[in-house]
Amino acid sequence: MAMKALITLKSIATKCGLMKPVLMKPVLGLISGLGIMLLSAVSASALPEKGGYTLQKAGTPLAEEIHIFHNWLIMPVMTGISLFVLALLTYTIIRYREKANPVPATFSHNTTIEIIWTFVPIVILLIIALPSFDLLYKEGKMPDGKQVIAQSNGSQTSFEFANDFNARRTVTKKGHLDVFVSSKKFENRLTYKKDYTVDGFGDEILTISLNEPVRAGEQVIIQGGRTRIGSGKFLDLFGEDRSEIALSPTVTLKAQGNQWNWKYTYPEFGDFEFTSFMLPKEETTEELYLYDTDNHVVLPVGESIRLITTASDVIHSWAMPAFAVKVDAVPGRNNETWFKVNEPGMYYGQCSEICGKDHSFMPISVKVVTRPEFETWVDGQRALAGLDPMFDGSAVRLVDAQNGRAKEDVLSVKSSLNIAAANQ
Ligand SMILES: [Cu+2]
Repeated sequence: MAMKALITLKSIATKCGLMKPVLMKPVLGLISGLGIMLLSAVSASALPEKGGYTLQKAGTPLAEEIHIFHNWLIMPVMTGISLFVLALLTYTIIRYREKANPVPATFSHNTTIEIIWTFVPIVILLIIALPSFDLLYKEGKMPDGKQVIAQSNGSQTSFEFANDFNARRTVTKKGHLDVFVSSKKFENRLTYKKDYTVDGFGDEILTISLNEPVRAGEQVIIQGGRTRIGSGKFLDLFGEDRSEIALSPTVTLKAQGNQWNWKYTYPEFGDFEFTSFMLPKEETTEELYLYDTDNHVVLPVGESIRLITTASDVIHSWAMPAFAVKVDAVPGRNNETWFKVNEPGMYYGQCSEICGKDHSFMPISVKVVTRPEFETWVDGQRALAGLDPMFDGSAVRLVDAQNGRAKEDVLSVKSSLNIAAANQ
């Protein structure tokens, strides 16, 4: 509940103009000269700003939540405590200086004040801890949400959703389900009760009944899952609900730290790998020097990405501030996290574990693109490795290693293709 309160403070703040919206400009269809101009315009928003003193703009829903947590809870608490202590010290220094208070008191205990200064910090820590545990859990727990996409024939109003999650993760209430028409965007979200009803919460099959059929050719997108990410409504009453169900990953990215570069593999997309080295000063711009690499990580926008890190020699750390991701890469171990990027663009990060003399020269650059562009890139990488193309535009062979939900994912990916095409 505390988290919810926080989350929506931000929507209020956005309305009052206290916070800038945290989206990056899309960087699509880059072509030569114009492309480079666009690219540098976009890259600025995923890089540290000169003279900047706040967090880098959030690029993922979880990063947005973390920023709200930081800006609306941690910072006010820190500032409040600092000012309070400063005021107390100032008062004490003035009031009890030798001149004003020549004969000091000799008592050394005060039970009331000792109880207060024990319990107030406990309460403050609890207020901070609860939402932070929530965020830590969401970052560490691989999302298991899934979606089903149905093509409307213009008259169908009833749709089924298999509630085949692990026993503790089944869909049991309206907050575990989202229904959209033709787009996963918030503005196309249907409202429970007003637009649709659900039978069988907690059962093996959920039946979603629309109050009115959607037009023929439009899609009904049903998402279900327990983990919601992104900012929601304040006390379920005020502000915009930008929260969404975290869907299970469709891409696994494996990052291996080496002294001093990153090696990347995409286990679900074939036996290819590439190494990412920092570009020397003369091969990049002044702004991108120390961030730009020869080979970018390429990932699709709007999909959950599972990140696995490891290392070959010493401990490195894969850190991407815009995604609120910082995961150690440890030799002989796999660490795991996930993220979902909201907008296409270039994102830059750096190794964040002191790993030797060139620690500061092994940056991370991620290019987030649309699904079709990602597939073209994958096939390009496969061709370089002597592999047949994986995507032919009609069938998408995706395997969700964790949940074995290949079928739904194929559906969802196809539909995102359709939606992307329809939006162009
Ligand atoms: Cu390193």
